[in-house]
Amino acid sequence: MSIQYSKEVAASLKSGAPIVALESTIISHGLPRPSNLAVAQEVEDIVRAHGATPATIAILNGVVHIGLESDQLHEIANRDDISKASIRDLAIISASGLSAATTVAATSHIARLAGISVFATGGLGGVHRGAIETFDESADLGALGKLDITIVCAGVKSILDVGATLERLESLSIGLVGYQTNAFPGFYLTDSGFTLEHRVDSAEQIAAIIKARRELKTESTSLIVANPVKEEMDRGRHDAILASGLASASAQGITGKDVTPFLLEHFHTASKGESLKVNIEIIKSNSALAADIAVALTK
Ligand code: PSU
Ligand code: MN
Repeated sequence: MSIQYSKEVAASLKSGAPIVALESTIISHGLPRPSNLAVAQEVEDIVRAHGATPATIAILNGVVHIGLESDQLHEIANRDDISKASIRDLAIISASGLSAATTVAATSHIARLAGISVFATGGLGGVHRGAIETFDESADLGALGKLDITIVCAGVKSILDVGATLERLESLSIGLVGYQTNAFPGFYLTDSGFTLEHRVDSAEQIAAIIKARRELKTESTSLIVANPVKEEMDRGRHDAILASGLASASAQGITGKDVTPFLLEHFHTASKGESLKVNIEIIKSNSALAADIAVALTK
């Protein structure tokens, strides 16, 4: 088993320069080819343009990578044998010499191993609709309930039971602030219909909160920075596609870790690319904000 750092991540860790962790499931399972590779590269460039170093995390042939070189990013985007790894899968995949993309949960875990504390993603996993019967709750929540990471996202995916997810975030003592908003974002939608208690308006304000968390020792769980997408999907179309997606997932017996990729793919196909465009905007804007926070933390 081994852990390998990309050249730029190794250099930044050594000099204490700001770093932003990026997940890879979004590349392998969340976005269609060929835009997935282009987006992954663009997101890394956005992080660099904002003064931080991107650390995209994944496992290739048993090696845990913290930061990917460009050929490795290409492999994650294009190989057919990349599975989706949560925390429980990491050691199994690694010891077996296999390859996998990491979810929010697994990426957070590895980022903390490396001492990286700021992370950008699209939308968090959470409590699925119908969880009262299926028990389907993303391992993202459990991970954020015990890891000190600041994660920038556009709320939780709108395919979920948003109200139940917010209740779980509270139970798990996970911090939650809206970035320039009082409304909890709904991933493809700027407003999920739920109000947020706390709002912040700058990266500096978020850095101050992270420092206060350390002083008050409330940093044993994560801080979620909910950053709404500027141009949301058409709401009527969103709701119709969600309904047809949930119906076909249940008709086809899709369960477990396949549910989220299935629904995202359904959205991208049924909306003829509208949701894809929004999803890409979400990831870009979250990466820029995460980089600003990482930079502000070094000041
Ligand atoms: N956000 C996106 N696209 C994605 C995901 C998040 O915009 O593909 C991924 C993340 O890796 C997240 C995972 O951790 O979906 C959640 O999967 P599940 O619901 O199976 O826990
Ligand atoms: Mn699940």
